Amino acid sequence: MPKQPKPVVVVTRKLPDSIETRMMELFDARLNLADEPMSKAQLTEAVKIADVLVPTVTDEIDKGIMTQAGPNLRLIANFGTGVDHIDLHTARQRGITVTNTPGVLTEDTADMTMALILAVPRRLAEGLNLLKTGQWKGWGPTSMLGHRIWGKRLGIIGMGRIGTAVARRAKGFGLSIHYHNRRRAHPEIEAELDATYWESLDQMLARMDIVSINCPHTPGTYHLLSARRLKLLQPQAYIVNTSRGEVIDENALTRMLERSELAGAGLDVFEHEPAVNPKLQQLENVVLLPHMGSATIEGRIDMGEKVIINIKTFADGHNPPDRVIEAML
Ligand code: 8YV
Repeated sequence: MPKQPKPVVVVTRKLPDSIETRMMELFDARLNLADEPMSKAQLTEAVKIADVLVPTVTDEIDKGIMTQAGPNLRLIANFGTGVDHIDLHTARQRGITVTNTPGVLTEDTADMTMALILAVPRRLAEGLNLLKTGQWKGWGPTSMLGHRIWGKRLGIIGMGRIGTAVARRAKGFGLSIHYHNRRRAHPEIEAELDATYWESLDQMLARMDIVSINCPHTPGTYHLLSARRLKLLQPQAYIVNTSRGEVIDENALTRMLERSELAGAGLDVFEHEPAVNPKLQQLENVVLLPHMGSATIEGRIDMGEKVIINIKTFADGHNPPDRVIEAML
């Protein structure tokens, strides 16, 4: 039987070596060894020649790009779980399948969320800064006082895989678990976490000590934490975001933090990455991280393996396991 030609797979960013090597073996892979994010022109060229495109969160695959795609582009196998940078509607109209990499970055992202939940009220970054800048004058009974974690209320927005993994960790730190989600969690999960469900996000926000954003960014969650909703939070509340910057109105949040209308924020994601509101960078009561919630080598390899499985099953004529259905969002 004649061998099928290998699919042309364009990978937009540098991936772990082991993943790139396997892609070279299995596919006609075009790698981006320079690891510069592709320009619009480069992405347009890529979709013209590719059978499969492997983008990441740094590539905006919008309608403009998608409508330039050649007839061979049948699969966008995203390296990452969030697909808000891909115009799913146009993809569906053009019969292009979109897959992602769910599940394999859950625990890493939950770890980073927990780290921020601890770091902001306990002033970890400020303490580090004192030491690094040689300003520490020694221990004092009233110096560097933060706020206790144990016994406080955590409100999780988005009780999917990551939200649930955060709740499991938080419970161990003595936080009581509250959540808001489109659908109520399974009674077994609620029982395990001793979690309180809030159908009304507004009601929950007004009562929490710490709020963690763990929902995806979709048209429905854009600025879910709007200026109005942020005002519902208590002034002693903290907010943590490891999901997508767009879920919070970053300017409104910055204004409130500046005026001490909120106690602090731990942010791993920003509305206009890699740009960060410069006023946010000046504040002491924030811990800012460069979108590294899932950044472990193990996680990146697992994500790459998922991308490979999605491409391979698709190329072999089967439904890839991690298809993103527009209606799911
Ligand atoms: C990834 C993420 O690093 O998977 C996601 O949705 O936000 C990140 O943790 C990134 O998206 C890779 O494309």
